[in-house]
Amino acid sequence: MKFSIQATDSQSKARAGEITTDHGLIQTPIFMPVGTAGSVKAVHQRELSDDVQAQIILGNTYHLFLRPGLDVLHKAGGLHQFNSWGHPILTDSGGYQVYSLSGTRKIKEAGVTFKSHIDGSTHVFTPENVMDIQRTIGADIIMAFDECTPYPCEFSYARASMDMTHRWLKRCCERFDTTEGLYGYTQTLFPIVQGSVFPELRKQSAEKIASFEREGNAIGGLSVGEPAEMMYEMTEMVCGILPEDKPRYLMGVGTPANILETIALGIDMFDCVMPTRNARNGMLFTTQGIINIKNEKWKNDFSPIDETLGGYVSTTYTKAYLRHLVVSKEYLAAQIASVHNLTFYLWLVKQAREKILEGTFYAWKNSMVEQVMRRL
Ligand code: PRF
Repeated sequence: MKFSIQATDSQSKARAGEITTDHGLIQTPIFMPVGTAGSVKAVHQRELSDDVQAQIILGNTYHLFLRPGLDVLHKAGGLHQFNSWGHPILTDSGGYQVYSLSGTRKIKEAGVTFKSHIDGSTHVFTPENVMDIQRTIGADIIMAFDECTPYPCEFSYARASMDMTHRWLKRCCERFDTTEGLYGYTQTLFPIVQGSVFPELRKQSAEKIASFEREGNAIGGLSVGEPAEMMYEMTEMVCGILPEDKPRYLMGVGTPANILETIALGIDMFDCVMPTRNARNGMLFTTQGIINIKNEKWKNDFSPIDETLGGYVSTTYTKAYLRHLVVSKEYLAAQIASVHNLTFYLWLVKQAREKILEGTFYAWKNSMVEQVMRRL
């Protein structure tokens, strides 16, 4: 993996860069659609690449390990072969899903014992086997095994958890560095900063993570219910410590406003279920603001979903038609809404990139935050 920076904004910490992987180029800042179980819900791969213009998608170790399982993924030749997505993939380590999805779990120094949300079977994730599992899945970028602390969280718990995440990182690196990819291309490991919302812990964690000198770094443990201002404060502080010349990934973030504000703080990569999950509930993000398409207000609105955005789905189908599909519980509703919302998210980060290259990012960002967060 290679990372180069084309431009940095003079009025903020925003940068426009390029990540090169063996599965192709990623232009940053970038949003990664979430493809939990090897599919971005309701969106097929040709739409993802051609309509949405996604450059990289995310998969989850936790889900893929439980189903279809490593045997199938290995026989398929890895996830890219299995799901026919030829572009880059990043997998999250399970260090978050294990806490949010599995009912019963026991966290120990050795690893985490958890029960499958599918059939209740018991499994163990350790820093070592999570590296092995992600080798078998075969994503281009893989994540270290961490613990994402909840919010709020006691200082003493956050500190102990962070220290364990750091020890786990050492074990992840040792396993990762003594193994090889199974499918003939290179994989890259990103470590994850934790430390909850405590400045002192965030500082310690960022310094520790930076000292591992990996090719990219992630920030976890944020966007878990804390006020946005707190998330920005932590992000700003951590970005000030993580190396400038490596990509920074803010995990699980966020709203369009969150993304724009943290691009300004120096973040390069994002993922979030919001555009796809909210699409399935009838919430649309547009260049003019946020729409609840179920609202009576759109019943006779025969204007395209979002003309400014471009893209086939957003300019072809009308609000009235999409509302009808949603009200009628048609499968196509989820498909159109998901493609639209992802098209918007990818448009937003592409615009940000262009504005950074042009030198007009800061003022654009401030007006855009207002515009896209309006409720229509
Ligand atoms: N750790 C991991 N994945 C994550 C997070 C984290 O802290 C978050 C937090 N927003 C989202 N996804 N491994």
